Amino acid sequence: MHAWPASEVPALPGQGRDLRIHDTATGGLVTLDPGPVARIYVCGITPYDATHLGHAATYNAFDLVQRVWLDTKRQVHYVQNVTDVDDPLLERAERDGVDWVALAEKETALFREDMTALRMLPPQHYIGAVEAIPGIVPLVERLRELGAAYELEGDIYFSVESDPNFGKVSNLDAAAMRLLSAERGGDPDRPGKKNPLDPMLWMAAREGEPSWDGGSLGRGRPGWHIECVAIALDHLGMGFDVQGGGSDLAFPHHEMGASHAQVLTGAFPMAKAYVHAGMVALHGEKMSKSKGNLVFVSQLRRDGVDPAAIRLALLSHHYRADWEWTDQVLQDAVTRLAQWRAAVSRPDGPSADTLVEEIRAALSNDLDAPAALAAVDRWAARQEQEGGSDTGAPGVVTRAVDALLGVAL
Ligand code: 5CA
Ligand code: ZN
Repeated sequence: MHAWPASEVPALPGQGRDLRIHDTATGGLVTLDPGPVARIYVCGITPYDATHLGHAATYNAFDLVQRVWLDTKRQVHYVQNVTDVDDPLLERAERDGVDWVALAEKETALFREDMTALRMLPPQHYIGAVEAIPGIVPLVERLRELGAAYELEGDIYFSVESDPNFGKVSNLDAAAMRLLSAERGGDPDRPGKKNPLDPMLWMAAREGEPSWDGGSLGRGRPGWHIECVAIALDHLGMGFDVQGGGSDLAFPHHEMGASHAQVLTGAFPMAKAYVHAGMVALHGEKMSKSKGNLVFVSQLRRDGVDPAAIRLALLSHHYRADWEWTDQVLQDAVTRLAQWRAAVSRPDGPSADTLVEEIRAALSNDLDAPAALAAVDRWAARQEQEGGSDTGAPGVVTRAVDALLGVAL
């Protein structure tokens, strides 16, 4: 699949800082030390509805990860998937009487436009589940050979007990795992499973549903977790730097994915840090396609909201916090954007040398975007109140805000 166009990332004076970030697996901050090429996998959308602000907030967090690394003069190898065949997509297509392929294509195209408008850097590899199937089948076959998978009425399940490290991503107790498994696509109550938590690797073809040739697995379609594992191992290999997504992916998705990969390769861990963004709510409840309490990025754009203001609204919350989208959040961002634009539009201003260092310090410290915004606010306020004689400063601020925060002033 093609991704979307990259906006330029201006180079900044001085030296970027290494990223310290919260890792769900260890429950604390880790300082990542990627080589010259940092490797990141971020779970992509299931394209049955338009990009909402919860999605945008999560992708914003991982865009910041890339920007911190790029500022240290590293290259970034970024991979993202599109879950372009799965139950929720097929159910929505059925409900609306549309072709599931056309629905997925339409929503993926809109997602690309939203990401471009928000200046999110694109992945180098943007891979759909359907196009990954030829790589998924041999992995499931291999898991069977290893005795880590079993068949139940034609479907193939992964045995969580085959991974001695199962549970080390989310660190939940059995009861919590069972509850979340039922809520998030699992089938803990299906009779005949070895362990209620075992996730499906390959679903045998169902009447009226799309299916693919699975070699020795028979016709069917892939499970959700093995999709991301196949794509990540193919393009990044084991031991990559960051596995990312919203906090609702920690269990079961990232836990199961890590187990699949660890059993397949015999290596541990799959990722050096499992990074999870908080959930954005609307009217007191998590924004979700299934509940329908959504604010779409594309709707705001249609309403004439500047994408830079949307991005500033996302940045005004720490990525790990759960927070609520309100009109006020957007209003505050619109006001801040206008203040910043006025401040950088003058021919000179107060020195920006410490500002660049403050933004770097904030972002490298677990992506503290609100602290970075506060630093820019202080510079803009000084500009407003006292001005300054540094003719380079407005340009440095513009470039720093663009390179590190993805906001075009
Ligand atoms: N296709 C799978 C991942 S392989 C999936 O979870 N798709 S999704 O469309 O449901 O979500 C895409 C990303 O947005 C995930 O990282 C998810 O955690 C995140 N996300 C979904 N809802 C919210 C929300 N309300 N707030 C923050 N992030 C969210
Ligand atoms: Zn995923």
